[in-house]
Amino acid sequence: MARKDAAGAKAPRAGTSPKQQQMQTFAAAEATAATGLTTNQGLRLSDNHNSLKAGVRGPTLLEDFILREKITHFDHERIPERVVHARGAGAHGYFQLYRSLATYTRAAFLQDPEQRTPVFVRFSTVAGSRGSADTVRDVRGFAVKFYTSEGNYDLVGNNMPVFFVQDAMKFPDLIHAVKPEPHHEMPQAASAHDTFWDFASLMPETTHMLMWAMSDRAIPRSYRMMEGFGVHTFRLVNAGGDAVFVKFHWKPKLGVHGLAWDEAQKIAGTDPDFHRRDLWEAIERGEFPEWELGLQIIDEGKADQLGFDILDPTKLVPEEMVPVQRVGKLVLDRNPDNFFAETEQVAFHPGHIVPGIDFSNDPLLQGRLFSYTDTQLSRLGGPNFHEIPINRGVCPFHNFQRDGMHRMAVHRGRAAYEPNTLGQAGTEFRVDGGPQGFQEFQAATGTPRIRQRSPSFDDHFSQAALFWHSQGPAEKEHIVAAFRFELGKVEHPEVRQRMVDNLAHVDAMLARKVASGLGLTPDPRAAAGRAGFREVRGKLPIEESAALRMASQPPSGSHPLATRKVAVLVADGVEVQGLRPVLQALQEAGAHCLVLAPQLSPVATEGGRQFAVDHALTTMPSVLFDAVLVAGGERAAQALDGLGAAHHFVLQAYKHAKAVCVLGQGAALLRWLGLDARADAQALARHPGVVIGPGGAERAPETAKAFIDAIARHRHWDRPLADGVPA
Ligand code: HDD
Repeated sequence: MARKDAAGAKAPRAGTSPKQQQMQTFAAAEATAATGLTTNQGLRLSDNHNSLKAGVRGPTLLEDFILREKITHFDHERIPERVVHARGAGAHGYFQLYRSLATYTRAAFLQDPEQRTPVFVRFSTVAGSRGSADTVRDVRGFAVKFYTSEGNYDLVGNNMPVFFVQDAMKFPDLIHAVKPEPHHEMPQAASAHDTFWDFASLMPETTHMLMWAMSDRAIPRSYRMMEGFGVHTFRLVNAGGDAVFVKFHWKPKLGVHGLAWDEAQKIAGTDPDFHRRDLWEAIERGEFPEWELGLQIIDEGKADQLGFDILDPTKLVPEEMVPVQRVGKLVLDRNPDNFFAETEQVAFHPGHIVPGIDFSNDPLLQGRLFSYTDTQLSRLGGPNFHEIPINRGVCPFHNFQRDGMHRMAVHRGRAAYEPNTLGQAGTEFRVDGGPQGFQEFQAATGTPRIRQRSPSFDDHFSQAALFWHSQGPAEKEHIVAAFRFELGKVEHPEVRQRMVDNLAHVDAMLARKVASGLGLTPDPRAAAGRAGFREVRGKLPIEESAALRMASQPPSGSHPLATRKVAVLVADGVEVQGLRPVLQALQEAGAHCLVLAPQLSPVATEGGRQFAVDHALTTMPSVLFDAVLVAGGERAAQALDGLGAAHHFVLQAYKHAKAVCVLGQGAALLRWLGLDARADAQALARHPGVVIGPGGAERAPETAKAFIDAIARHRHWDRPLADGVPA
């Protein structure tokens, strides 16, 4: 049974979890008129505008300790950004089980479905700097810190279930290759450059991960709409000491959705904080993002019958072979109070584990176990980062580690060693192990020390092919387009050639399609002749896995449009009898409708009343929305029709495969698509996801239903005419 101490208090309300209570004790009081301003020593200031000078126009005096303190502090406000995953956004929340996992693990926080464990989660991109854009093509980090009664447990994963390299020895090479090139520090937050593809093409073990990175998973619609994966195989160990292998999954309640690549690039300019803002706003609105924790449990004895090596982090375990058991939920219900104090200073580490969870021999994981503490030393300035409020456990901790930069705790007594007889215990204090403490799982070793890759890691292509064959036609097209884009940016032709030669070992059609966009012909034999290439191909019992398709992870909530953003285009003369019921139906389905007009001022309805407007059309382009609704009304339609920005808005949404609905005369904005209000079913069939409503109240429910269905599909990638749209 789980201990119900500080961390295990039952079901705390949002914001009152033990972690939140602890954070409260560190909350700094703001300056008020009553307190005035003081120095860091508490000395009250009389003037915060003028430095101390020798005469009003004279030089500033060195004596001005108030100025010096202020400037010195400012000069040291920045800390090194994370060497990877520098850009991110975080939130607080809780984790709660559906049922006890005692059969598999003794971890206290995985025993009792009544208990809520506080968490802090940080999402991130990998390659970009702290100030880079959110929607770049990249892997996303998904790091969860559980504040448990037995210490902090960190599950530091990504939104893709595999990784580029198999051994931590190659991690610095991978990152040096993908980061901006060292001579001119370009490009920012992008893998579309020579050094990345040079490395990737010489390292066929990257192939499976490249398939994921070139898919729409790498341009998520929202942090709230992506899966998370622990990537490595871990162990769960129960109270009897029995272990099973486990793969961790996070399944989002809102489904898994991506952006269009063109859209992602435009958002990067329009709103570089797109994902950060999306997470923040959803939590502020009380629409708390939610994921289910999924486990794939694998009997240690059966692991070698899978047909691949589960210690190899470039392999996933297909869900069709080992189903994912959904065992609990993660809810994010509170934004941080201070980005730097919490999101920037949080320090994750895959080595932060609790009894009942253990590692495997995955050589990538083993290297990570060293790297994370090490990196915090330079990032957070010393070994006491566990004392920073966001990193503190909520259970007590005791040891004889002492001193160092930024030590907060004041240890008493004279004995800082063990065993001792002079400490506070008053008697002999000696730790001789014992069952209460963490016990490493007793995995057998005894093999010779060797610096070599296991031959069981040699198959670099069969799972890449599994991924490719599992995708639908639109997803395949996007992967081909992504490879063409990225390799098209590569200046060295031999690098492009090597890459398409490698792809020919995934699938001949894929390689041909990518190559044809680059004016190349793939040559699988050339790849096979290169150093580092392995001909090995494992045999999987399945050829496709539905679970690898994004479309097979639909939303699971009761509101089909939960948190979706709909742009509503209006102008003076808007017809509201038909508009209002559609807006109401959208809101009831969970969508957020924002009204956009040529200017940021209320518009007049047909009847002469005022209709509120949220934004000017030009400040919120269509890339920031999931769907577009154009209102009717003769004068309004004329006004919008006369605006290039309004046509661009609708066409761009169409091109990005979004649902578009026009009411009455608003159909004028479909002119460029060859559609108008009289379009029949045959004409509309060529424009999936486009809804034309007659306007007026009578047929509004029908129109609303069709529009809601169209938005719920997320995107209509099957629009045959989208490529021809110049937006
Ligand atoms: Fe890592 C940060 C995830 C391999 C070394 N990593 C970092 C973060 C995530 C991951 C989500 C950001 C945590 C945060 O929000 O603060 N990393 C992964 C995954 C990997 C992986 C899923 C493979 C399965 N990482 C990996 C390797 C090494 C590192 C092989 C080094 C041997 N990772 C680091 C780091 C970072 C980091 C240098 C930078 C900042 C930090 O740790 O705290 O130590």
